Amino acid sequence: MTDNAAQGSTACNLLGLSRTDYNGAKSTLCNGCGHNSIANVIIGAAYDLSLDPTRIAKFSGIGCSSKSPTYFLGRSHSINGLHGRMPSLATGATTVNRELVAIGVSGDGDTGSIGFGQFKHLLRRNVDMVYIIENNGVYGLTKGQLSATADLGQKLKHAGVNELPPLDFCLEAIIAGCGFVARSFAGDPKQLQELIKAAFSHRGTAVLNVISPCVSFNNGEGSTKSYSWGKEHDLPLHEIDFLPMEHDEILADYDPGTIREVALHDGSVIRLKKTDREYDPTDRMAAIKLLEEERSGGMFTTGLLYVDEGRQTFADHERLVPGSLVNLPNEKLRPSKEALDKINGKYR
Ligand SMILES: Cc1ncc(C[n+]2csc(CCOP(=O)(O)OP(=O)(O)O)c2C)c(N)n1
Ligand code: SF4
Repeated sequence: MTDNAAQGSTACNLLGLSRTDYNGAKSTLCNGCGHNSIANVIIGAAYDLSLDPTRIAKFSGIGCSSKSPTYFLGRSHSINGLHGRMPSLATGATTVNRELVAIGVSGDGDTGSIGFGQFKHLLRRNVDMVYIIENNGVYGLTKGQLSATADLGQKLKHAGVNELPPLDFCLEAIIAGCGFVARSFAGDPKQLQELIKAAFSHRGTAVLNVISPCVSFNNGEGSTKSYSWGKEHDLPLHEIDFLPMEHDEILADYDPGTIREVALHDGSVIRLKKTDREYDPTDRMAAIKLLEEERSGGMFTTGLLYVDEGRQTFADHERLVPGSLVNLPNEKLRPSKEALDKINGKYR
């Protein structure tokens, strides 16, 4: 059975679909690749949320990570674009069709090197989409060259020593104005699934930087992108539960002060159960401070680092109508003759 093959079950979600209806093609990635686990978690999140697969659009660039949309949500729309150019495709598609539920999957090479400018401008615009970075510290598809997230001083057998400091995608996202920033680990599917569900409800770009080990080129002793390092160093900020909009759970089971709830615009709620660390995910400066401290401390904090539902999305900013432009009749798409004459008149 492949990593993304669903367990045999007759259960159905609110749309009457089974989990297997959210599967994709059989994976051709290496056995044990973190990207396969993430594909499986995306399938689970979309099934649990009863997302209509025909409304979902998948976007990716080039890389093993960017191949992985083939292995989940086989009934959804999909485009595998140029290396690092996925944000442009997603910006165009989601802006002219606001009915789409967009998910992009990228690698640390695709996002952090050739596509870094695109990534930053996507966040600046606040395009409405879930953006997952499958971060393994190498260019897996081209046989393991060091990427922009490799640790300073890291040595790989074939790639040599990395002499440059790594980029931190979470820090970069917060600085660029992103309103949903999370870090997780392919080896922690439970946390990742709740984060992905919450990300689908966020309005604007939701960035998930997910450590996703490359078992062929960067899973060795001491690598901060390996399964063993992730399991040993994972420091969850909180236990996270996502409650969809029709939830009717009450807080009675919890001691006061142990739970924090973040309400999202569609009525759903992110419930964060505190660990022994005090952390407020709505405090932007606290998130930046935490990430800066981590850079020097060799820590691996996971969870929802920052959330802010307040920013307008790119489509709002462009004052686009709800729905899809392709369904609008000509008279709504074009200005009337009188309106056009008036506009032209200003330039005469
Ligand atoms: C314009 C262009 N430059 C370079 C390449 C070669 N190339 C293909 S995938 C890749 C990097 C993939 O790394 P990453 O995005 O981290 O994904 P991974 O394979 O590790 O999942 C590169 C440099 C390309 N396909 N196109
Ligand atoms: S080379 Fe690495 S990133 Fe690519 S499929 Fe294999 S394990 Fe995954």
